[in-house]
Amino acid sequence: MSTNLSRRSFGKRIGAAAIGASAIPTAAELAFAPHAAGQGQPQPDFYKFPDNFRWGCATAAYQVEGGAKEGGRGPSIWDSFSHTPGKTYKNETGDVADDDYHLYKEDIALLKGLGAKIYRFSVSWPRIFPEGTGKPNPQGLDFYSRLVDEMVAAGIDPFCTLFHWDLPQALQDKYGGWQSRETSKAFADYAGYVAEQLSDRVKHFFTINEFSSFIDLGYRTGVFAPGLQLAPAALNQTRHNAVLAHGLAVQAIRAKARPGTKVGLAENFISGTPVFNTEEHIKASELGTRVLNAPYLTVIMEGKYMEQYLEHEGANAPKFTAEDLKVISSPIDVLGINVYNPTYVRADEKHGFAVVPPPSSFPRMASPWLLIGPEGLYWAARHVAQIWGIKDIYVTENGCSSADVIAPDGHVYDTDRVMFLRNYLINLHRAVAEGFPVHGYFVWSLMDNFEWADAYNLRFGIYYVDYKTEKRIPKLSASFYREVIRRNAVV
Ligand code: GBH
Repeated sequence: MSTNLSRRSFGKRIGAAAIGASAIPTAAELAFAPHAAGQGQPQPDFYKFPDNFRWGCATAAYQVEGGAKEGGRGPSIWDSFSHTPGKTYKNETGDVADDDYHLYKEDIALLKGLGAKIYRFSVSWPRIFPEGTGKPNPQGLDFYSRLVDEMVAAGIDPFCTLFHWDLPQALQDKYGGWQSRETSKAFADYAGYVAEQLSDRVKHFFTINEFSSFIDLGYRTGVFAPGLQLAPAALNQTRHNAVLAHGLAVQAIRAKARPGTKVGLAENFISGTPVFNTEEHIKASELGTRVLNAPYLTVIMEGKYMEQYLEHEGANAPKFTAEDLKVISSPIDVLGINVYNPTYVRADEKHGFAVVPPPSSFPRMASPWLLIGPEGLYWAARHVAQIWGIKDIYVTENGCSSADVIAPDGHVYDTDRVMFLRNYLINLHRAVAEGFPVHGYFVWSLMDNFEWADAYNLRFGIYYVDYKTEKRIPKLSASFYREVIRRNAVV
């Protein structure tokens, strides 16, 4: 190996390679060749984030807690659903999951070890109100109070999601869940109560996580709890009740929480990624983003259902009042964006935009839906800032599944996850560098967990969980992320 290759002979060899001669330099020769000043040298400030940028991890109650029957918790629709044969991978349930209900101190210690300064967790509604409404269960609140104390002691700022899909079964039985606005009202009461109790230590609340996931999959395709397949009119009304619940909860939180508490939602909105960066496709991606999210984020931000949506749904459009729209669009302080797979959009003469379906060869991660589109993160942040003027953005979820295995040496070398995260983070950096107000980032997820219908078949953690022993094993991606946090830069 010629580590002392001179610049002249290096140039000659490159030249020879270029004209098709056989002397192509080896990778090692290239790596050790002397470069122009600085070239190829580590750049400590490359992809460096602002000093006040905050890094963390996210989880959700039903996916990590377990303790399904402990502490006076009532059943949720995910208990019923996962206990119904044929609904989840190998009929697995969240009864035990990561047992974070008992191991939460250990899990907060993992976060501290990573250097995380923020943690996004969710509260299980049926722990607080086992029947959905009525008298709060003090043991339920106590669990979250201890969890929050543990975070604060570790120097970690808690970000609380109030609904990450585990609706109290009682409300499903009584009202058909989100099919009734009684559930929307019950949610506001629950949200106000939790905010009142925890806002001495929790400064950020997200009302609802990902409308389309629990509504469209729960009430249209039925692959998520409660497993229903509603007709279009009932579905649209259910969607409406869900955004109404968000608005009512924003108002309840403002009424009950300490002054200064920040309120928002966390949405996996369909962010149009322009097929390439020209003015016409960028414009199309902005229109596409508004239209594709018409029943959810768009009405929340604009206080109006778009004409395109109402016309498209016709007689099946939701029924609503002007007062509903006011409630739904109650001003928010912060927006959480959950970013995974891109949706490519192009300009279209007739409709202004068109979604471009991905070819079957499009690269994806272990989940079939998880197409890899790192620039989607840049566009998601830019769109919410430019379209709706959002001034405080957090990436509340970003991450991926990988076919993780423990190598003979005991390590988990998830190089594909590191590749995925690095590329998305470079695009996050671009968004921040261009001045879009993204103030923090949460990896999904701290550790492998109950991946809904895919149960324990798909792993999203940067910590591997051995479900037999509940041991957490750091993957290569955990080392990567620790280093990102330590240097506040992409590595
Ligand atoms: C997030 O959803 C969730 O908030 C989180 O709980 C979850 O663990 C994480 O992502 C990873 O999935 O089964 O083909 O019908 C991300 C958005 C929407 C992606 C639903 C998967 C199901 C596709 N998800 N989608 S399919």
